[in-house]
Amino acid sequence: MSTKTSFPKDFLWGGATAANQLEGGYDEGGKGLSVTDITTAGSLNKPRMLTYMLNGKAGETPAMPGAGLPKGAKGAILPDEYYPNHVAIDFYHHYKEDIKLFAEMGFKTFRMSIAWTRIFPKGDEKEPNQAGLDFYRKVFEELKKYNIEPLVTISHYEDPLYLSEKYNDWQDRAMIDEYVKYAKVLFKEYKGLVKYWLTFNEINCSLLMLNMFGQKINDDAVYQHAYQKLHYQFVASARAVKAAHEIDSDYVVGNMICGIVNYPLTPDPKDILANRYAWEQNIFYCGDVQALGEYPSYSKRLWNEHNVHLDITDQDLADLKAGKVDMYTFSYYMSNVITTHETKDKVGGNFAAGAKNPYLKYSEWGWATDPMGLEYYLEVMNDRYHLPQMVVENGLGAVDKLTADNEVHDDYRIDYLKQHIQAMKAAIDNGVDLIGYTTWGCIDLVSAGTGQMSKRYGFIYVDRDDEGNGSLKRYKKDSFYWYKKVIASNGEDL
Ligand code: BGP
Repeated sequence: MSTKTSFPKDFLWGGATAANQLEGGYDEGGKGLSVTDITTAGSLNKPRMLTYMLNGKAGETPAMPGAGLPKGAKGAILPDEYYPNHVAIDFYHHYKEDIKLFAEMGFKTFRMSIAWTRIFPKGDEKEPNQAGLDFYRKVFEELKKYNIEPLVTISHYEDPLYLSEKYNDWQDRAMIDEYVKYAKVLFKEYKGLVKYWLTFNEINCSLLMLNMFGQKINDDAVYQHAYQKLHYQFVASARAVKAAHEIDSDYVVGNMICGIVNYPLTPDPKDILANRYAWEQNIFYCGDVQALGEYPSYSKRLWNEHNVHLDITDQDLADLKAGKVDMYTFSYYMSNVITTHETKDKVGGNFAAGAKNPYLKYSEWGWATDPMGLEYYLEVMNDRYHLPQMVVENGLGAVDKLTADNEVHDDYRIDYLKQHIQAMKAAIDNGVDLIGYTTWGCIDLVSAGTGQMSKRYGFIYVDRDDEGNGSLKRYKKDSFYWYKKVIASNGEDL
């Protein structure tokens, strides 16, 4: 008898998005400003978060030339008066059309986030904004019409600007109460419509950013800020998980980690140890707290290294224990190579920065394509946490060309996704409990790292360019028909 199992029959195939990169309508329906609404195309989102950490307050984004941009592109690619997230792809007005297209591909699930500022425009209001609640209810009902299960991120890089400035980017435990208040409103409001929730998108980005662009930040105050912010977010997440289970015992709540596989460059024991430390700081630290419910022993080393002293109460520690996540979910785009040696071949993409891997190919934006790394990651996490897993982001950012016949021949994207699906299959055959896969940016949307529209991930092309021109019309790419076939055959016909 074959021991091959492959994809379970109720596997959740789908796509992933985030409100600020998708919706537009940034000032409609009573919505307040989020931190991404003040991000211009020339000042990248992630460096803006870094600014908070470096300066301890919102401010001008420092120049990060070349960050996440294709070779040859300049740091600030667009004028500062243009805000790509304000209109994005206008899902706010196109959601019915878009969901219909997702249904045509056979989606079983759709990952989206709720803009906190649609529900609490400033963040500290006592009562939620009814128009915001109504909007998401309509979206969920539309999804349900096609039997598509919503997978909802509660916070995806879109904190209310007001709260963020008032509490200095999570430097005050008052943020915990604001977040839990917001999450509870969602859990009560959408009971029966939503089953799967994620508390914070890529929660470990605060730590990954400390090493972004290949330059380790050596300022203890920055580490203090990052670890304290994370502690409050861990407690907020755990209290939300507990509240979710109390409100509806069917709710399944996950964490969300930016999953990067780290390899040592050489067998030099120094590299092996540095690689282990990179896993601990960048990947395991957040996963361990959220999935195991307590700080791992190596936390002491991480804190001591940078003189970090955290505000942690006994109640916080009890909350962490009581709010362990039900599933481990992560984004996966690339692997990274760690070394203590000087190397000329440095590369960086998204949150990864390290030595170049001669065995891998890199995307136009310098992201290493490594499907085998996905199998490796899934198996490591399976052994560590014994939890169901979902890959909630994966995909290839590329410049697509719309032909005169309104077609997009994105065989490169099909090839990328095919290899990652094969890797997931291998992991399942090796015992991983994988329950879902949502490719990033299933419909073209604004890139988080660059603010560009031209860095596209979708199965559906959206006519909009980097300056905000275009009809916003939707066109099916070749990958649209391919993914439909993949879902229909439950991952057999690749
Ligand atoms: C992840 C974010 C997403 C998404 C993705 C692709 O880090 O969770 O929001 O944007 O990366 O990144 P980019 O848009 O920079 O290509």
